[in-house]
Amino acid sequence: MKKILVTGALGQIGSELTARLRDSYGADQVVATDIRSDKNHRLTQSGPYETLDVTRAKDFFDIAKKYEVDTIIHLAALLSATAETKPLFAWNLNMGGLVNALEVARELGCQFFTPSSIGAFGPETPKDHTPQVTIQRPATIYGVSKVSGELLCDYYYSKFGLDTRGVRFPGLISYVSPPGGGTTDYAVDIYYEAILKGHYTSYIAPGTYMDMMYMPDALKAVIDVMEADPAKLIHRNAYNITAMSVEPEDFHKEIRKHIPDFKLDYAVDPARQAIADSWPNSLDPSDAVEEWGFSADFDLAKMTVDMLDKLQTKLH
Ligand code: AKB
Repeated sequence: MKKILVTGALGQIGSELTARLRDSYGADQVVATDIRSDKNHRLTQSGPYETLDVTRAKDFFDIAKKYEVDTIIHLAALLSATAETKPLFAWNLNMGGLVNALEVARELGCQFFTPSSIGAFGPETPKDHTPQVTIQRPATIYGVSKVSGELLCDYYYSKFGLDTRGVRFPGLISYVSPPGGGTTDYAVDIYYEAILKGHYTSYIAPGTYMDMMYMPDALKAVIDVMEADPAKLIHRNAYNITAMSVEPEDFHKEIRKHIPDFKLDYAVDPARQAIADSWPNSLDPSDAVEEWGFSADFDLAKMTVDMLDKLQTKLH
C-alpha cells in the first residue's frame, strides 16, 4: 500500500488531490502538509496533517521519515503573477522547496511527482501546437524555476535512478479551492462573477489564447502518470497536457448559453497580460497520449455546465 506525502496540500490542486488520494488509498495513507496550519480545514481533520515550510530541509525530512512515506507529491510553489512581484522569494521557494523534496525522496527512495507548467515556455517557443521538446526560454521567474525544475527532476532520474514524473499543467479551473496569484486565474474568477454579479471585468485581453483544464482531468492526469508503466515513459518529467485552448470571449459565449445577460468587459493588467503573451496558445499533448494514455473528459461546454451547476449550489 502506498504512503504518500503531499506538500502545498491546502492549495488549489492540493486540496482536491489530497482528498482524492485519501479516497483511493485510504485516509491514513496520505499525509497532507502545508505552510498554513488551518485547523478548520477539512483536510487537517480527515487524515494525518503536518505544518511544513518546504524550504526547511530537516523538517521536511523528519516528517517524511516519521510517516515512512514512499511517494512525494510536491505542489508547494508560488504561481506566475505573484512570483513576478517577488522574484527572489519565488526562486528560493520554488527551487529551494523542490531540491529539498528531491533530496528527501532520494534518501527515502520515494516515487516523486511535481508539476511543471505552460509557464515553462517563453516568447521564442512555437505558439501553436507547442511540441513536447522545443525552445524553452521563459521570460518570467516562475518559468525559469519551472524549466530548472524539469531539468533537476531529469537529473535526479538519470543520476540517482529516482522515479521522478511530472506534467506541464495548463491553467486549472475548479469550483472547490480558488487559485492564488496565477495568470490564468481569470478563467476561474469569471464563473464566480457570472453567478454573483452577472458581469466580469477581465484583466486578460480578448484574443489571448491559453491552454486550460478542468480540475477532475488534472487530478486524473497526476494519478495516471504516477501509475503508468515506467518502461513506457520517455519524457518522464514534464509532459505537455491540455484540454482546451481558449480566450476570454470563448468563456463569455459559453457562459451566456446558461446566463443570457452575462456581460464581459476588459481592464487589461499589463503585468499579467505580458506573462500571458509570452506563453503558448495551445500545447501538443501527443507524447502524453502515446506514453501513458492521457485524455481529458471535459471540453469548454461540458466544464461550463458543471462549473455553473456546482457554483450555484456553493454560492447560494
Ligand atoms: C499560473 O497562471 O501561474 C498557473 C500556471 C499556468 O502555471 N495557473
